[in-house]
Parts: sequence; C-alpha cells; structure tokens
Amino acid sequence: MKPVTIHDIKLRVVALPLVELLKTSFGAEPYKTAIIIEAVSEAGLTGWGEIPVKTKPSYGAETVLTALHITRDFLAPRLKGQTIASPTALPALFRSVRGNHHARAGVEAAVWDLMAKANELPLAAYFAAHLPPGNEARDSVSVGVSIGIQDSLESQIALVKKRLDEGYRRIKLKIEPGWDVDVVRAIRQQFPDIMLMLDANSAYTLADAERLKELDQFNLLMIEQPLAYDDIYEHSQLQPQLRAAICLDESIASAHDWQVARKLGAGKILNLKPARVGGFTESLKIYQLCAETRTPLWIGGMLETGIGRAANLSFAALPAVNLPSDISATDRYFNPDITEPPFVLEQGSCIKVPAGTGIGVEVQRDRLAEAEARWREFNPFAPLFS
Ligand code: OSB
Ligand code: MG
Repeated sequence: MKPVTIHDIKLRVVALPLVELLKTSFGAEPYKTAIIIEAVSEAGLTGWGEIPVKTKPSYGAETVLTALHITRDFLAPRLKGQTIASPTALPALFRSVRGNHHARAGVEAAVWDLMAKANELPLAAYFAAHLPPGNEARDSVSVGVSIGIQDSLESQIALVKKRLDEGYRRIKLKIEPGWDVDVVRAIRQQFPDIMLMLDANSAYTLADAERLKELDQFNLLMIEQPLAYDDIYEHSQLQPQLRAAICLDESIASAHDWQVARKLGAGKILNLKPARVGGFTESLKIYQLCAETRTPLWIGGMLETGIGRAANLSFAALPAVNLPSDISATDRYFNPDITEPPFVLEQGSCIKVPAGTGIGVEVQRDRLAEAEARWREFNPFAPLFS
C-alpha cells in the first residue's frame, strides 16, 4: 500500500438543521453539529473525516469546543508533515493524547479516506485489506432507524408507521422512565411482528430492574444501554435477570472494555460506534474480537453528516457486522446533506455502499460553507478570549 505525507489538516465547525430532532433520555439539540476534518496530502489529495460532537457533554463527555481544542492544539500538530504507511499507525502517534475518542476518531477517519483514495480503493475494501482473508466487504448494508421520544403515544405510533412505510425493517425506540412499558406495549399491539429494540441511553439504575423486566414480554431484539454510561459491572448483574439481550453503547470505549464486559456477562450485543472507541483502528480490533467470539455486532450512529455516514457504512459492509446498523437514509436526517449523492433506502431495508474510492461521496463545498456560517450564528458559547 502507498504511504501518504500529510501536508495540512483543516478544521471546520458546522451546524445543520435536522429534518427530525432525536429526543433521547438526555434531551435533543436543535442542530446537528460536528467538526469536519479535511486532511490534505503533499500530492494534493483530500481526505474527509467527521467528529460527531454536540454542544453539550450529554451522550459523551466531549463537546464541539473540547474537540476543537484537542484537534487543533494536539492532534493536528502531531500529524502535519508525517509520512503515514497505514492509518493504523495513528493511535501510536496520538498516544500522548489521552481520552478524547471522538476527536481522535474524526482525524483518523480523514486519514483513512485519504489513504484509501491514494491507494485507489473504496474505503470498505481498504478496511477489508487490514483484516484476514474472508472479510471481503459486501456492497449493501442492512439498516434500521432510531426514533426519538415523542410528545404523545399517537405521534409515536404515527412515526413508527411512517418509518415502516418507508421500508425500515428494524425500529429502535428511545425510552426513559415514564416513557417505556406503556409505549412499547402500544407499539407492539399495533405492529406485532416488527423487529423492535429499545435504547435507554443510561436512564435507569439497577433499582429499576423490575420495571425493565416488564419489557421482556414484548419480544425485543435488544435493550441498549439501560444503566449508567460508565458502568459495566451493574449491567452484568442486570443481564441474567432479563430475557432480552443487553446491548452496550456508552459503556464501551475500547476493545479492552468489550473484553471485560463480555467476560462479566454485562451484555450479549455490541453497538460499535467508531467515534466512541477512538477510531477505525480500534474498531477493527473490536470487529475481530466479535468475529472470533461470534458476538452479534452492528454499527451505531451519531446523526452523522454524509461524511461520517459514508465511512460508517463502509465499515458496516464488513461481513461480521450481522445485525441492522443505525445508518438511515439521508432524508431521515438532512435536506440537503453536505455530500452527494444522498443515501437511499433500498429493498430489504438496505443502503448501498458507495463504490467510488475512499468514502465514495462528494463533499459539496458551498453547503459546507453554509453550514459553517450557521455554526457561527448559532454557537451558544462565545469564546472567552477573542
Ligand atoms: O444512543 O445510539 C445512540 C444518536 C446520537 C447520540 C446517541 C445515539 C444516537 C442514535 C441515532 O440513536 C442513530 C443515528 O441514526 O445516527
Ligand atoms: Mg445508544
């Protein structure tokens, strides 16, 4: 594989209006925000990456401003001028930067795109080239859709129906105490056969075990992250009490965390978000662990723009990703997105993996500039020093 010399790293903060807000147990933000990374090689090629951060430390500890600081002041300076043989060399290069997984993942993603392009490969094939034979990427990925907490049961039912009519075959409902058993019962009554799962985003404690056990009657594919965002042990106490599989999201920040969770029996399924674990290199390690242990695996989402979505979709094309991923069609999120062409839901609740080199979608620079201007207007945190 061809090495690449990094000439420049450009950062842009963007804000995009969402077609539909996603209200979770920790609320909803009015705009989709992110830091878009543009990595430029000495040869003049461009790679794109996305840091999917919000303005508040709610899902994760990082925010737009922390990620900007870490990327601008620590990650980009370490990368500029370096000749990289493989993006898998980046974690070692960034070893002195602890935590800040979203920031590191976004920068790594830009280098993955850049190097796939330099080697004239679609990103999915470039990922597969870093795995043992037998992991050749598929050209289409099975996907589902994540539905936020609604104001009423009627609107929740209507929205599930709309998504089913659009062709989604796996529905994920956000839940929290007070928006759980009754809602899921109503949805199950209306739609007895759909593939249904729940995501609590850490809204419960072990003291709620009886409540959570009531959800077992609804034939759930899984319950995502019921307990604390930084817990593994209590999940291991809850899992044996439930029939439904626990899927871990927030709790798993590395391959090591997943080893611990697996050995403790804290969950049976993993939602792998490349941003949460610090990038695609760590994701490949987790992927191999799951493949070896035959653990059900899917790729999660953070309402990414087309840049992050294309990369995640390319990763989800790897064959040991065997459950529907949280990667929905463009029209679920943005109108328009900052990339073209849009992702479209196909027959069988699938999305096609872009066939071009790298992420395989084209960044629209005019829309990127517009989204940057929107962030400047929206930015709720004016700089302390200006
Ligand atoms: O918990 O999986 C989550 C979005 C933002 C932050 C956290 C989560 C989500 C989703 C949406 O559930 C998945 C997507 O469609 O991108
Ligand atoms: Mg989740």
